[in-house]
Amino acid sequence: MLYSIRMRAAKGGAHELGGTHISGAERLVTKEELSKIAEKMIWRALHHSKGVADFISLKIDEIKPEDIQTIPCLSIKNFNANSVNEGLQKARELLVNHGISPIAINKGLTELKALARNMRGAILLDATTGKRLDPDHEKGVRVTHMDALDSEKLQQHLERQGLTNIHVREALILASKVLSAPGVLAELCWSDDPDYIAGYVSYGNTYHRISQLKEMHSPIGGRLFFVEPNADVDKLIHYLSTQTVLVDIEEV
Ligand code: WAQ
Ligand code: MG
Repeated sequence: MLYSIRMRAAKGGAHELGGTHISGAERLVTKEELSKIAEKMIWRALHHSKGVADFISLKIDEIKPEDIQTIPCLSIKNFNANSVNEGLQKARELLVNHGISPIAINKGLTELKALARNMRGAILLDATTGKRLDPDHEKGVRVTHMDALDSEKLQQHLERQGLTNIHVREALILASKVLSAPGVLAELCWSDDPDYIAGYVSYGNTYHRISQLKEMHSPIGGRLFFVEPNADVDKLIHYLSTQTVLVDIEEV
């Protein structure tokens, strides 16, 4: 049996009471692993570059085996950008080549750059018109209930590519779930950690890492999901926020 364990931490009180988000994480683990993972998550909340949390929520639910879906892991490509501008230029180029309209890209980037504080979830945009599709603009859509099918194997797969930090592991799993969702064409993301400037654009079966998408020390990050016109948005949000998925690395 697997358990979903989710942590969110804030400073200045709980998120719903206006606290600033510090850290969030989630895993799908066995009963035996739960205590160890809980301890690691609490440690993360208390040792984050964004500050020490004064509110930590930890939630655990049992997941029925028949409710779990397995999906493929995206493959990784790296692009080295020498500046934020070069990184954003590359991101635009990749998205346009994949059929996302320049209008939608501009609207999305404008939304991200205008954020005064971090959203907990992602912004959903119509990939053609750029119309905002997520119902709660303050919160966005939070993707949950995902992990690696075989955590050890994923770790080794990433290490072989010289990618050892936790950001990559988590982002690759999240991005794999997002692109497996009905109606999502592409994603753009950069971190909210002040000392982490890399981000990615994903579509098809590839996660394009871009070494720089924001300025060092900027505490604001974000995610844009570009959605097919006429997609069933309620169904999409339901999948992203409730369907349990395990991401499988196929042997190469
Ligand atoms: N669902 C939807 N949106 C989320 C989620 C989620 N589960 N978690 C975070 N976000 C949004 C939220 O607005 C955050 O402020 C923003 O994304 C960034 O989140 O290959 O670390 O967890 O080197 O800071 C990407 C590059 C790192 C990794 C991404 O994102 C690499 C990262 P963070
Ligand atoms: Mg972060």
